[in-house]
Amino acid sequence: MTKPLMHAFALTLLLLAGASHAQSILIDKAVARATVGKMPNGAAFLQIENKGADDVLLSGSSPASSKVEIHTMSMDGNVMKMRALEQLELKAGQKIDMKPGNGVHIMLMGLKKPLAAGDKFPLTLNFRKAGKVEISVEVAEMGMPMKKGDGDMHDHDHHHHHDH
Ligand SMILES: [Cu+2]
Repeated sequence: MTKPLMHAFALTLLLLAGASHAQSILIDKAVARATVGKMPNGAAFLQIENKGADDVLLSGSSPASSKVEIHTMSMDGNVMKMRALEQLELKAGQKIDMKPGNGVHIMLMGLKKPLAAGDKFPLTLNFRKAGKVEISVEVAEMGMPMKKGDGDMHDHDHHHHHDH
């Protein structure tokens, strides 16, 4: 997708977002971590608030990557483990605040190109009841530790924990 098209799309999303006050799922503060070098995967973090009845996040998709997965992260002793969730439950009134370094995040598997700070890309989330919700995710530098290895560790983790 060329840059001008990308911008036009982002604008459309903003207009749609403004007109969606009746929507039961509110998504805010969607941000993806800028990637460095040839990292194959990216991570995005969102605030999701369910203003409607119990719902379930089933899947996601984005033109930015070949696949979108819902991931969870936990400590097993001293080892950080990630795994893909089949779905993510959102009870009525529940708010999920995804934060780097803990718990749930949205994983962009197989990035088409590196995520550069300042860029935006569309992300579609598919909920059982609310249906498809399209948002625009902003890419930002997110305090990625500068020491070499951390980004790699994340990637390795993903390669090794995809046998669910
Ligand atoms: Cu992940």
